[in-house]
Amino acid sequence: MSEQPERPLFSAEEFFAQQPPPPQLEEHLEQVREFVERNMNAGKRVVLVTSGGTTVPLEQNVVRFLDNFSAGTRGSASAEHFLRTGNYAVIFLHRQHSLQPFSRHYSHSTNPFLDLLSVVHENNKDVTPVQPKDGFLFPPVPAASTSSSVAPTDSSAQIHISPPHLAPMLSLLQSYQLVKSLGVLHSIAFTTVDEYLWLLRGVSRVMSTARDKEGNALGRRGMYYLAAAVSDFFIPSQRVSEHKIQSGKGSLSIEMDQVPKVLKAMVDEWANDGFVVSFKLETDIKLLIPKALGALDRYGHQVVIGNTLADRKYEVVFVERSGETWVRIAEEERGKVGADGAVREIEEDIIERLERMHSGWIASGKV
Ligand code: PAZ
Repeated sequence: MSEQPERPLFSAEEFFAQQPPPPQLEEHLEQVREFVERNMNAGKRVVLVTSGGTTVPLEQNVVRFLDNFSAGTRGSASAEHFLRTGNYAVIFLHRQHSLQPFSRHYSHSTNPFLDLLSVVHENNKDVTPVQPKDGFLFPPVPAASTSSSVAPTDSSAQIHISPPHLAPMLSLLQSYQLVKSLGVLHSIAFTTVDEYLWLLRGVSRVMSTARDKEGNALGRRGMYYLAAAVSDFFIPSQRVSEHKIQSGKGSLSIEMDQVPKVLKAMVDEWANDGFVVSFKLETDIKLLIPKALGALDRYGHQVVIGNTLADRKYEVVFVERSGETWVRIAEEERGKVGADGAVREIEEDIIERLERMHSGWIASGKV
């Protein structure tokens, strides 16, 4: 794809004036307001974590789309570490079906959940594979039901978790249940870049206008942690074909416009006094710091965290006006399981550092 700088650039206002909002935007924002105000009353800071990649559909009845690289690893791990601090309530704005806090540990590809379980019968405690029955290799899965009249197919069977997985799963489940009972995690899904931008603006505005019981704003206690991989280009809705683009006419040319740089609007208008953290992904490490400094200069926010595609799980650089700080997991520690049974994750170090920086930001705003 080649960039075409001669096309006029969309401002953020023009973008929102022309691109339709996602359905249920208002309901989402109402729920966010309730979440933010309840957590402010409980004395929490609130962080918006964005995660995963956005799509650009090529058709309105979408068969094909362009996608941005991101599995949601950074965002989901970070959301979990923010929650673990006990100081933050997290709004998790993520790409639909990408990794999520807690359940991410049992992704179908890295830790297939069903492989950790076995069926045990109470009578003999033997692990018993289901026998082929009535000509079927295995019976159909019964629908989940709340009715007590539906009997389980085998009432004496229990599901057991294989011993090495039991302790970590129990501990994770307890953390997850605690998070649910405290009501400190609120998730919202997006798919397209349009949905992402509408939700980003809406949630940021709600965070900056929410008030606690005493009428105080979230202000500096809000953080915006923008780890999503957002498309730089989009196709304005008027130019998106209604139906599937037909082949047979040879090659396909797609003309895309540049997505407005909303970070400026976010810092100046939407996020009030919040602490804004953006991410910069490059494949060429030489570009990382100059690009991050350029972003700080242009948008005026607090910190850019730079990472490269190849090493993003092991090293990042915090770029601030005062200088750069690399955060790394040493080579010998990579992939190692610690005393607590968990693999060392760079997000733990990122969040620890950010929490301290955020405290400094809050303190510096006090008169
Ligand atoms: O989700 P993931 O862990 O696979 O990737 C995370 C990331 C590289 C998308 C994120 O750290 C990042 O840099 N986000 C911003 C990307 C950008 O420059 O637009």
